Amino acid sequence: MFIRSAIRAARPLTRLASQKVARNGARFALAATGAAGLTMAATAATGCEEPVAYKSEVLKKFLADDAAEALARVYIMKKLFPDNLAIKHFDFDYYNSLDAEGKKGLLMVARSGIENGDSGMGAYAMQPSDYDRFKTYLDAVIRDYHGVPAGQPHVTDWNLSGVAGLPADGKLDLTKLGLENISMRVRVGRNLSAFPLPGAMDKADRIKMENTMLKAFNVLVKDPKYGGEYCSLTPGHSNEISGQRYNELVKAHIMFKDMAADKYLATAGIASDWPYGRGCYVSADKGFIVWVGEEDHLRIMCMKKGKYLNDVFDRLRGALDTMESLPNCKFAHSEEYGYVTSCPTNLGTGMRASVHVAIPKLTKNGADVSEAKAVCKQLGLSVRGVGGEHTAAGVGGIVDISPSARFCIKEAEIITALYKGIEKLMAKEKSA
Ligand code: ADP
Ligand code: CIR
Repeated sequence: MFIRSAIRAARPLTRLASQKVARNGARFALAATGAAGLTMAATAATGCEEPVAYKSEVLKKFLADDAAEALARVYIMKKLFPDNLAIKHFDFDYYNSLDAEGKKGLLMVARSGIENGDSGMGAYAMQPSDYDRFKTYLDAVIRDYHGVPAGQPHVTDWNLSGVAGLPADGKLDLTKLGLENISMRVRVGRNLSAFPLPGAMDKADRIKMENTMLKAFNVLVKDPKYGGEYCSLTPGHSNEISGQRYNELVKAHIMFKDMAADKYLATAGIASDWPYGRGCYVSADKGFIVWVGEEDHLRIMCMKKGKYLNDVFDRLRGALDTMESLPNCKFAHSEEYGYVTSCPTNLGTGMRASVHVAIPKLTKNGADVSEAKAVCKQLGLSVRGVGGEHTAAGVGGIVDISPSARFCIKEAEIITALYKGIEKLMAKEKSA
């Protein structure tokens, strides 16, 4: 898909690009000079040995082709899509400094952004090691997105004591903000260091990863503190569930949606091979959930309707300690960046702490969330729909509110920021 559309889109662009590049004297001027250039480049590419890590069918197609069109697209896109960070920070001199494998790897990381001009981030790591391997590129992307100066390392810290804004009794009590029986959720993204990240996995990798995790889930199922079951979407899996059960789980916010509908994930290779290697563990009380095979290998979360944000936060902290002690649960982690995630937006804590709250005035009863988004942005909060990212607000203006920060912030600061953010947001709603 990428190459065909790229060729179609880039032919006129490449001519323009090669003219401009020639004028600018950049070294990739050989890039796109019509059919003859393409044939030559394709022959050269065929001679390249395919690295084991990048072996899905989608990626093979991409890698078997010529990078020139992609480069020409990047060149043109820099002007057209200045907010696309994968494009903005793509440096042709850096690209040219890499060996053949490095060049392919870098284009794979930037691929979603190259295919989707409207990306805000556009980059996805394909291997945990990509954050080191392509540090020159990704560090610029990461620091720009998160607004964190170069060199500042991420520190993991779940300890609430001493966090600014924490009420004196340490309780993040939503009833004190006038909210009753609120749906609360805290999730973290985690990846197993033994596997490629989801964008570079093939079907066999996905199935193997799910079965590796099944061993860990079987330990949880036997533990009275957790119990529950593992539900698999993989055809023929011993724990396979029906399509109807899957839909019920999605409706109950327990299971994730079909990722193929997300063009960013699809073009990054992350949604490939659906529904193989996908599933979720659900505890007996349905309050502790682990997604398998979504944007990250694992999305680990606690969810509950109640009044203390501490309940979901503390439970998740304990459950993560348990999980890290289970067989094969070695999570990819970086000294500098914290927990490694596919998308650089989630790097560090990998944490999103959210509540479902009604803000009818700021959302025109759910019909228009633009004012809510503008207000929340000032408060460091993100607004999503009740079905998650890219969904609409619910009846009566119910939306999903979460702090936007993930990197170079402590876990304890995120949950406190959610509490303080809701307090300010409710005040804005009142006076709207
Ligand atoms: P993620 O939070 O993992 O980035 P989404 O925004 O797509 O992904 O949300 C995933 C699911 O979690 C969706 O079904 C969404 O409705 C649900 N969800 C998120 N926050 C809450 C909450 N506070 N209460 C109930 N469900 C929630
Ligand atoms: C973009 O670049 O806009 C998309 N790839 C999404 C970025 C946000 N990250 C995410 O949802 N994990």
